[in-house]
Amino acid sequence: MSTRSVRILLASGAFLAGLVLCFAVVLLVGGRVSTPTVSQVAAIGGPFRLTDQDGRTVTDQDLKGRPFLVFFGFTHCPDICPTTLFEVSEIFRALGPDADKVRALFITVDPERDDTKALKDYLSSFDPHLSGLTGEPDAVAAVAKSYRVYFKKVPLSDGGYTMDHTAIIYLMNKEGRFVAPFSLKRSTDAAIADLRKYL
Ligand SMILES: [Cu+2]
Repeated sequence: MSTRSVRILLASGAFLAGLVLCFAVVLLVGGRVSTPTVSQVAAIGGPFRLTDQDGRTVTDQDLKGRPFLVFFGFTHCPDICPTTLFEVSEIFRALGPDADKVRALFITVDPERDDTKALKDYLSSFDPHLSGLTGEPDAVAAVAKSYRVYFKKVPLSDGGYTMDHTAIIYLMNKEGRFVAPFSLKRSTDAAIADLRKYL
C-alpha cells in the first residue's frame, strides 16, 4: 500500500472517529438521536448573509435554483475538515460539467482566525466550486444555530485553541430546504448519483 493510501486511510479513520464523536456530541446536546421529524427537517437551515473567500456577500437567496452542500468547520482543523474538503472536491471533480449546477459551502465556526484571506488561502488546495464563508461572530453563530450545529472553543496547553464542531454535511435542495445529511461513506459514484437527483 502506498504512503498516500495509508494517509488517506488514516485520514478517513480520523474522519469516522470524528463523526462518531460529533454524533455523540449531538446526542449529548440534543438529548436524543432519532430520525428528524418533518418540523425538525423544516427547521434546518434558513436565511443568512455572510462573506465568501473573495469578499463577496453570499445570502441564502443567491443559492436558490441549485442544490447545495453545507458544512461547518475551521481552517486550523487537524483532520475532519481537510478530509471532508478533500472528499467533497473529489465529488465535484467526478460531477464534471454538472459541478457548476451544485454549490458547496464551508462555513467557518472560527471567524476570529478565519477571515476571507485565511479562507482563500486554505481553499486554494481544494476544488474551486467550494465557497468558504465567514462573517461577524454573531452572524456565524446564528447560521450555525439555524443548522443545529454545535461548536465550542477549546483552549490548548500552548495558549492557542482548537474548535469542537459538528461534522455533518447537509444536503439542501434547489429551494434551499434541507433534504438529508449527505454521506461520504460511500463510493463517489453513489454520492454523485444521489446529488444528481436534486439538480
Ligand atoms: Cu473540523
